[in-house]
Formats: sequence, structure tokens, C-alpha cells
Amino acid sequence: MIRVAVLSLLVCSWAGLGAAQRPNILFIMSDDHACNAISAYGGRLAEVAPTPNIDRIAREGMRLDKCFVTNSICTPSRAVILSGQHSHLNTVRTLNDAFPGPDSQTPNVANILQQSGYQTVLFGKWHLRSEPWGFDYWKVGPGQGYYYNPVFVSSTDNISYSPRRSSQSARTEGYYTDLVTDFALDWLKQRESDEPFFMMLHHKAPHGKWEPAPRHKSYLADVQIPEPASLWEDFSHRSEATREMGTSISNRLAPRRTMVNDVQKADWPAGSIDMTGMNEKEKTQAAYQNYLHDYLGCVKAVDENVGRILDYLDQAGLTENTLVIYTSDQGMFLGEHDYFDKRWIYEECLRMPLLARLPGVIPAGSVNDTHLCSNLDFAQTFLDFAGVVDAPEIKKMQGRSLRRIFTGDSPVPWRDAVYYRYWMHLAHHHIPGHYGLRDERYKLVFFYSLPLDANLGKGHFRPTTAGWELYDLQEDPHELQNVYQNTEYASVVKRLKARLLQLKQQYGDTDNKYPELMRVRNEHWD
Ligand SMILES: [Ca+2]
Repeated sequence: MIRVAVLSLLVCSWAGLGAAQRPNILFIMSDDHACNAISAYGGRLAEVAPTPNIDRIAREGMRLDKCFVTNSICTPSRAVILSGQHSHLNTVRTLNDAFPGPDSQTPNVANILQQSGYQTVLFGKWHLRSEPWGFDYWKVGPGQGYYYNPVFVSSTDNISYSPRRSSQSARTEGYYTDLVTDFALDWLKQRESDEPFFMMLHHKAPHGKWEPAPRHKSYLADVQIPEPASLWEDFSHRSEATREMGTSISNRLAPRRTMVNDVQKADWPAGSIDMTGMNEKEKTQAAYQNYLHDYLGCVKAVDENVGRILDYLDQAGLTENTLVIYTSDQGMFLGEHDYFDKRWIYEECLRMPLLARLPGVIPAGSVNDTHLCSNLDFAQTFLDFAGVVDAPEIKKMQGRSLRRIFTGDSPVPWRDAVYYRYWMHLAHHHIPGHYGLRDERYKLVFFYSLPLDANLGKGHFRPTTAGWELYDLQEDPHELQNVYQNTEYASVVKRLKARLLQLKQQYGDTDNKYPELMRVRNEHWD
């Protein structure tokens, strides 16, 4: 009872909100789901592959158009969401770093909500290498998991969590996206407590390699998926740091991994293509069509299952008091710039979908295309909606609550730029280490192109060519013209470099501890 008394002091700290009015928080996150593949965001796929159930969240709530990930890769993004801290601070800079445990100094929003009286549960993809904590109950697929008949481990299984499948863990018959929704619905249906809940419902889809549910194997089979213009980009505008980096749809970057090669492999999961007799352009087009069909097939099951959850909230009378969030751990290239995968600072993977619904609080059908938001803000947003404003861990977080953005009251002043950093130099998809900023109009990036001390797993990753890029997003929203060398932008470059250093100072990610990085910086700064 003492704990409850203390907590009610905490929870009454904004707008006279009493404990009984604390909303449930349902956080639905898919993996690698680009805004371009959500019809609420418009775009070239909206008509051919609509997502009516996900769109319902936007229609009955808010669509945020400028939400950006701080480090566009799965495991680090999840750690940022839980901790409210940039990767260098929460220590999860790469896929190989484990999220710090309960004895660490790292905040965990689930734990804070649990301490404040929320029931906290987690279903689906965890991908954080260490055992989940801060949850009353969890049931997760270790590592990437399988689309068909996946393995799940739960907090009540008495099997110690491992990012790899344990020999003791059985496979569950069914399709991952359907199963995690079943688990979430089962838990909601058996819930007896009147305490509000915080549920993280994490889909594996549409992460590669793509395997649509059996019922979706012929989804869009006869449909020609529109190509992005930048599939055929001329890369001569790029800096030397990036011109021949990454993994491509076409065979442009072979012998490294390309989608043209992937989809010809006999064991390509959703079916391979015979490209005999095709010229290079035809191969690129065929690989793109195959990739998008598989990817959008996976999205289709996510959308259906979002619909199942929303319908249940309606039936159970929970809609009015549940903050529903839909997002993805980062964006994804769907052939733009001739890329697949993510990791780069470029818009298609920097941008995260963010849809939020809480009837009567978040205006229905609203759109925010002005405020620069981030996954760095999610933890503080949940805590703010939960009325938890005094927890000491909040002082360690680096984001801002989005509550007043969701409700339509602009907080003043808001940030003028977001800071980005990708650490996994050359690992997996051959992308150089880089950092940069994006403001309302521009994006400035420094490709320092060094592995530094990041935990990159197996392999030796050599330094590559460093370079700068600048994009004027007002004139060039698809980033097809790097204007860093254009003298008309000299004053912009100078101003943004100073701002970038300020952001690095503000977030505590200065370069001073890396002499090799300082050397590259000094050689390339001016
Ligand atoms: Ca991801």
C-alpha cells in the first residue's frame, strides 16, 4: 500500500490525471517496415498494396511524418527505444552488443512503468541478446526467429534466455505474425487486473529473408509493383565514401551481395527466379519485383494482425483508454537508390513510421509534418502519458516527450535537428561508419569510414575513403544530388558543421577518445 501511495503522487503530476485514468499503452513495432509500405503515408505503393488496418490508427489518431531513427539498425534501435539514450550511451552500438541488465545504470522504460504500477508484457521479437527485464511476463522469439513454426521462449519456461535457439525450446506450429498476435490477445483476454498495461508487441515481419504466410503466397502475384525513380540513380554525385558502398538490387555492387544474386539462389525462401537470357536491366527489374512481392506479402499479415488487435480493443471496451502506437525499428530501402536493407542516414531508412491513437486526446485524422521526432523520444512519451514525470531515470534520458505533439499542443522550443550515428563500419552490408544531422531542410553527413572500437563480430574491417555529403531536402527530397561541393552551399556547410559539433557535445558523443577519428576529421573537416 505504501508503494501505491507514493505512486499516486507520481501519477497525479500532470493535468490532474488520476491513477484510474492512466491509459493502457499498446506499442506495436514491426521490423524494417518502411513508411513507403504503409498506405497512410501515401507513396508509390499505397494503391497497389494498401494497409487499411494500420491506416486506421492514422485515421483515428495522428500520423507523424518526421520521425527519425538515431542509428538505423535493429538491435541498437530497440535499445534506444527502451532506454531513451543514444547508442553510445546505452552501449548498444551494434548488433553484437547486449542491452545492459537491471543492475546497470541504463534506464529501461518497461521497468519504470512496472515500478509505477503498470502491468508490463512483451511479445514477439526482442533481438537484444540479453534476457528481457522490466516485464511481468514475456514471450519472445530468440534472435531473428523463423517465419514458419517459430521458436518462442517465455519468462515462465525456466529456460535461461539465449539469443540463439535453446535445444530445450520447442517450435510452435503457425506463422510468426499470427502467433505473436494470438499470444497478445490471449494475455489480454485472461487479464484480471484493473491496473493499466504496457504491452510491447513486436513483429518479426517484414524483416528478411521474406516469407509471406501461406495464405499470402500469391498476394499481388499478377501485379507489377511500381519502381522508384532512384532505382536507376546515377551515383556520380555521391562522395567517394559512398559511391560504391552498400548492397544493391542490381548487380552494380557485385561480387558483394546483391538482390539479383540473392533471388537466383535455389534456396531463396519464397522461391527463386531463373534469369537465363535476361540482360542486366531485366535482371534488376525481376529482382526488384521478387523482393517487393515477398516483402509486401509479409506486410500484409502484419496489417491483418493489427486489425485483429484493434478489433479486440473495440470489443473489450479498451479503445477509449489505450494509447496505440504503430512504428518500426527503422525504415528500409525498397529499391530506392538501388539499395535494399537499411543502416544509411538516407531518408528511406532514417525515417520511421509513427502512428498514434488515443481517442479524445489525440485529434483524429491529424498529421504532424513539422516536428523532428525520434525513437529517442518514445520512452519519455510513454512515461508522460502514464503520468510518471518524477522517476530519477528520466534525467538520464536524452529525448523529449511527444505527448504535446500528439495532442496538438506544440512544445516550445522544439529541437531544430536530429543527430544520427551508424557504427557498424563495413559489417554485413558494406556501409561506412558515419554521423550527421538532419534539420528541417538539410542533411549533412560525415562518412569517417573507420571501424573504431565497435563490436563488429567476425572479420577485419579496414578503413575506407572518408567524405562529406550535403542534401537540400527542400529542392531534392529524394537525395539525388549531393551538393556538398557546390559553392552556393558553402555557408550552409559551415553553419551545419558547427551545429553538428554542438549536437555531438550535447549528447556526449564527442570524438576525442578516438585519435584515429580525430586525424581523419582534421584531414577532411575543411
Ligand atoms: Ca530492423
